[in-house]
Amino acid sequence: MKLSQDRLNEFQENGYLVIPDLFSAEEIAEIRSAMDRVFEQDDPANIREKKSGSVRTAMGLHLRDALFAKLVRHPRLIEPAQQIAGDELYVQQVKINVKVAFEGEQWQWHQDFSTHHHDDGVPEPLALNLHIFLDDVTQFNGPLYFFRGSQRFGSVATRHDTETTSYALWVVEQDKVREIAEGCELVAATGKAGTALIFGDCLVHGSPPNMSPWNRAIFSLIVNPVANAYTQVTRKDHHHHRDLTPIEPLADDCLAAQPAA
Ligand SMILES: O=C(O)CCC(=O)C(=O)O
Repeated sequence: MKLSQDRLNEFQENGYLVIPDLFSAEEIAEIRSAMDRVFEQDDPANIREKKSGSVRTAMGLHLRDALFAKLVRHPRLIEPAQQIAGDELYVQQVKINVKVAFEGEQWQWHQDFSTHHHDDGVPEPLALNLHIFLDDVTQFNGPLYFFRGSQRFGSVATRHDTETTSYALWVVEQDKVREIAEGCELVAATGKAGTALIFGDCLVHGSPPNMSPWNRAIFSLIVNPVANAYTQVTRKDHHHHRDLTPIEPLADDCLAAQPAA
């Protein structure tokens, strides 16, 4: 699937794209079944909420289930990413972030690049974060908030927050967020299950706790140009995979259930 020039321009302007209905209800059902399988595993890559103990993020998914091994090569994700970031991309991180009804906690204001740069020595903010909504995401169940156009601030100063949630994050200080808010509209990234998001490494974003009675799960694939790979290894593999083999997209129907032999 290729993005039109208008959509590419929109990405450059806003720092993100929302693509409604990118995946069908049947495909989302397949992905959700795989999600249930990996959540049942007793695996250190299932990281739990500090307070409730429910899964907050499950990582390394393409190495844990065959469905995710296909999803990270899906042409509806990879071809648009190649248009933006170039042909030679590797799989940097593969996860599902869940915000369980009533309990899911916040993601503080951050730029993905801070973590990629500080923790993994990624030189430039060229990685892309590709999301698929596995639930309907509304204003109520903890959607991502984007400061539209905030990528224009480039890489900003951050602080390593190991306290607020169970997932350590390099966060943008409040004074900087105030400054960014003066020039950039705040938008909630909402849509039906099957909607996709693409956003860049310097977009300032976060998400509020989920106090609604509805779960919110989002699949996230981070891809990075091979030429911009990590230069240091300080974290476990599921935070930043080390295999730099360029991703080859599969056929468009790769998620369809295989007929029984
Ligand atoms: O899942 C969320 O609410 C936040 C995810 C996020 O910030 C990210 O993928 O970088």
